Amino acid sequence: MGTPVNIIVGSHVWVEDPEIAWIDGQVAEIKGSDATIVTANEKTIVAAISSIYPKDTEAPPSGVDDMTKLAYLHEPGVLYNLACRYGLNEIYTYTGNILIAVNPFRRLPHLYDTSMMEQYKGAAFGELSPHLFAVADTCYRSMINEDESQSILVSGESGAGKTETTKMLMRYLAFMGGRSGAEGRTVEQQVLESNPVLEAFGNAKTVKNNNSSRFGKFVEIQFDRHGKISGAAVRTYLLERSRVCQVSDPERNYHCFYMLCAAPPEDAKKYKLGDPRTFHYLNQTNCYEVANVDDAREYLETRKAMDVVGINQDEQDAIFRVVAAILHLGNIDFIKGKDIDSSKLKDEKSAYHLQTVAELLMCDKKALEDSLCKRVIVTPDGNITKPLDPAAATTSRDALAKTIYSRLFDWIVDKINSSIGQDPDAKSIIGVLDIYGFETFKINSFEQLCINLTNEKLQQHFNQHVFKMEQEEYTREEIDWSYVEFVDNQDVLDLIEKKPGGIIALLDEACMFPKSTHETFAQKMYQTYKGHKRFSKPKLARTDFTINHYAGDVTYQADQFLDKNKDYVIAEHQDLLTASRCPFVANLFPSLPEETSKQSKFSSIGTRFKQQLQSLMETLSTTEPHYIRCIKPNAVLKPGIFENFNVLNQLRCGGVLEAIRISCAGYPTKRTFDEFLDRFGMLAPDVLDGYEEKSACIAICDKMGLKGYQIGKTKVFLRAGQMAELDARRAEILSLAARRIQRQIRTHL
Ligand code: AD9
Ligand code: MG
Repeated sequence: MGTPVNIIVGSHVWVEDPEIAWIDGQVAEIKGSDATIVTANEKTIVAAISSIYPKDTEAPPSGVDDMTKLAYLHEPGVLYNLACRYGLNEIYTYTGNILIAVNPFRRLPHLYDTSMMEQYKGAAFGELSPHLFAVADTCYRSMINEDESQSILVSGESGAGKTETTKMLMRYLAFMGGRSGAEGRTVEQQVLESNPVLEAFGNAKTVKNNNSSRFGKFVEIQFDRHGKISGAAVRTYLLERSRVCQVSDPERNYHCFYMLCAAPPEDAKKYKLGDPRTFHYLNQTNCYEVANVDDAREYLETRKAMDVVGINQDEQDAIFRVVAAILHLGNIDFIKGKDIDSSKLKDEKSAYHLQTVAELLMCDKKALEDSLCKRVIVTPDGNITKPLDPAAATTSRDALAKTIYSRLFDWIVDKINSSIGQDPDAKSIIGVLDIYGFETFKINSFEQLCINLTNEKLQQHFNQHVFKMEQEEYTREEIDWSYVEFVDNQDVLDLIEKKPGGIIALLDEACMFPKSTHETFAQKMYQTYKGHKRFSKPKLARTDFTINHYAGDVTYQADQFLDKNKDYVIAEHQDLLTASRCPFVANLFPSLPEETSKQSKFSSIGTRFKQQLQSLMETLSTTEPHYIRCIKPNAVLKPGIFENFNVLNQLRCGGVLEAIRISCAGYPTKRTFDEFLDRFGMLAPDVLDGYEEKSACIAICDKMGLKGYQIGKTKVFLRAGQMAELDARRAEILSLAARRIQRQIRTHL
């Protein structure tokens, strides 16, 4: 970021503070390379001049609506501006054409109503207060006028507001591209109603968000020649499967399970459901309710939304039957059987649930029990049946639950797509991406690696775009420029996804080689990436490894990587469900070609995800991107609290600070000739008369001895720190003048 220069005694500055990240103060003394600062809370701090930043004393107290309007573009300035605005309920701020959205954690209905949409319709970007409608409107307009597809990339950490933002964007696009007066189920209604359906099955309450999306999604809205919505496609990424059978306090399982338990009595009875506390998959946690959510109402709403998106009554019945079957499946317990290492149903209760699962899935009860407790091993001399011990049978049960659930989710997504319909003749598309932000936890596993790979990819896309935008402005203003530095993260991407040799490739090899363990996999990585700039092995680690991501270091635990990368359906489960008498269930498990059916063939989740990402990036590359960075102002999910360190970290992970850094590497401060003269004309009053604007600006810069600045067609381009230099001179002159006036007053007295 900008190099601080021209700090003098009396300068207003920002200095680092262990409690609130940055605090403002005034320089009292300078000794060598250190400055003594008296802070706003009257503490005295000595800090290196190189670590303090100038504060713009002329910035309006309500902040500026675009960070690029800040006199000094640096971390404390950006943070303070966001905080000021948040305090005034101004949750949106631009950084150039990136929109930063700080989650208000309170409903602001007027902000999103129809009259607001009307206002933004057709307004020039930047004319009205920053808003997501302005981004959506620009998108829509560029699509129409420039005939180019657009995308809006929404990112941020869990609970930051991505999904809410995405829904509002979709509402605006439906408002613009809808057919007024259209009857019945219109395409745009279907697009909007796909949200509650996907949320019922793909969202859950987590520590970080009461309505956390446990999958990523890209919604592609297709438009015809007249700018009307003509189709849409939803692509989803990596649904979290483990949640189906493993939940811990204070989280919940997927919403649909609780909705169904709270369904009207005739439905609950049909599916043999009742109190969620009686189901193992729900009672591992003590959390059954979500504040302000009525599961019974949500059930009816979800059913209505399913009607709109075109899931018919029979299909809805089958979907909920499968959901209920999963809950009953979780209540089947095993104990040791007669034979060594064998298992059998624990008790009458387990037998009842087994019976219920078989009824709901319409499959054979005995075959169901066998598929849970036994494995068939294929040998050259024929098939051998091997029993599973109770622990293995339980794992088998959970694997079945997870497989059924993820197939059900995929079915719903496919159904939504086929029912909304794709327009093969679409003229252009607007894509909206709502995908998990960068993650780093105490324990980071395979999922975090996939998520962080996504973010590395998007970060690269983002950097390239910001870089390009800057370049375009320079070209437009016809100034010479050459970039100082531009850190690319291609090396991290190669480390993870290069084929051959990347981490995912090594993992796939390990998964295919029967003798591999997570230890051999880790050893292989340690050898292969020895000395790699972005890879390290933590001291004493046996299977941990650290990747230096653009957003910081993350240490991953490799122990479950092999298992988590393997995607297969246990052959016995496959056979059981293919044979279901319910066409819906059978259809979720289409039969496989003969040679693959008896062995569990390995297919790599990592590689498939990598391909999905690749295809997403290809789609994005055909569009003009727009970025929205969602920020979660506090970890307690409450309105009015702005945690500085927390926000700074998100600005870093979301690439906002990097975008600013890229811009600082060029000419971070741009001022129109007019603005420049207003502020600095006093530095050379003589040049104001007679000179035309542009020459006056040049004269001032030269007189002040600035080097390396540029004059464009309409603007002055200053290098990092030069604005501060000019301001310091201005402050000097002002204080001299003040002293002179005081002297005059005194002599007159
Ligand atoms: V996650 O990665 O899916 O866990 P998101 O999607 O980033 O996360 P979400 O949009 O679900 O977060 O927002 C979390 C909560 O913040 C919402 O349930 C709302 O209660 C709240 N929120 C977010 N944005 C707004 C807003 N613009 N106005 C009011 C909001 N409330
Ligand atoms: Mg979400």
